[in-house]
Amino acid sequence: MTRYESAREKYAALGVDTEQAIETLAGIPISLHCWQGDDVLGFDGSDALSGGIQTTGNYPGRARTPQELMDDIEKAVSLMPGKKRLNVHASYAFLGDDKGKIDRDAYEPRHFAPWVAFAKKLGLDGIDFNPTYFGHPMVKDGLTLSSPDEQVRAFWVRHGVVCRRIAQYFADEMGTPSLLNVWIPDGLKDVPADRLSPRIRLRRSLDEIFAEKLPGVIDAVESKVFGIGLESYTVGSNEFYQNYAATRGVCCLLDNGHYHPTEVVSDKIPALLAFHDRIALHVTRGVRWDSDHVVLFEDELREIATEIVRNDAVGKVLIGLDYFDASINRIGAWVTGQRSMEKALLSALLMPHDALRALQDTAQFGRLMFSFERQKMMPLGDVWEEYLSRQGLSEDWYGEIENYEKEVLVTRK
Ligand code: RNT
Ligand code: ZN
Repeated sequence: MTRYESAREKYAALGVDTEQAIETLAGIPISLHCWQGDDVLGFDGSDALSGGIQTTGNYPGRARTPQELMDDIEKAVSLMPGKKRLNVHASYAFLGDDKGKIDRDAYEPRHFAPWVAFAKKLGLDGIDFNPTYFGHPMVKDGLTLSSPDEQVRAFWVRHGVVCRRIAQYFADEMGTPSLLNVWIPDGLKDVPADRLSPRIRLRRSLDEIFAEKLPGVIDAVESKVFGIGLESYTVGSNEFYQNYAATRGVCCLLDNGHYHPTEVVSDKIPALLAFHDRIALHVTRGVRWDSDHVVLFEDELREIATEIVRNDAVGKVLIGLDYFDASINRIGAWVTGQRSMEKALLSALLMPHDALRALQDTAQFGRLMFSFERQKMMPLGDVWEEYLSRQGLSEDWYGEIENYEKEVLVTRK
């Protein structure tokens, strides 16, 4: 008997079908953030990250050109199991001769055509999109869509409008809807004199951006608790966006680095599922703050995956990755994070959820605790290796990263 066969029997004894789990896992799309490869700089002129977010580290081999970034994504994707989407930021426009002539408020689908060709070449499931409200001179006094300066506010509204059309283009080209996520950095370093007016302006800006009906676009808004240098006030707070989303019929995007440290996104998912058909996630790992460390196979990630699976919300919860680590090989970071998400989903798919729920409903809490603890010692790794091998992959992948580093990355001086 192989290790997998033995694992299959052990799970079957708990009422879990490993074959079904493997099949389901292979069909769950994970959206890969293009910005891990170049420290979130983009192609349209920014040379430093701003907006209260930060990459730390100076590991050699950062992708400096669109081609390098695509090469790196291709390498990363070749080591990732499962179904993948690409998540692009507007700052990753291919401007060509339009550089310096066309600004972010006038980007067009054609500036993103190479991403479509690339995603098709890699056989990706679709492309998600994000307007880029940072790393640009029109961010005035740290503000964009909530700015009291009407020229600034209108510029960023136009940016949102053109970005949604680009997302519709991605949807048309790829044949799957495109998630369009709005995150803005707007906030204040110190005590505000007016907390309401910026939010009223943001509400208006969002209404203007989302006015056009675009059937292929899933609109989302991403809240945050604070940013670096913006510690005292965040315009787009959790309460603001949850109410915005609920009243406008758009989707909440939960970034698990964007809450107070003892709040957990795993509990927010079922709270929102009581009201929303769709939720989006930015999966990240905050260490002491929203540090965007590489995602690891940890307890809260498992709990997030468990809430998706046990509530039959695969397909309702759109999973995207959002971290940026410049202190280690960036391609290895991509793969580690994506595989961690996959492992968490597999672990969730291998739990006997109906039986566990029945224990809760009949108040058998001692047995429920016992069952959770027993679950932790089940041979998850054997099923994981089987899943990988069916996709032509293995657990021993880091050598590929080291070779690529030797052959490609070190030449980027
Ligand atoms: C910032 C948000 C946002 C960004 C990306 C680059 O705190 O998490 O999602 O990380 O858009
Ligand atoms: Zn995010």
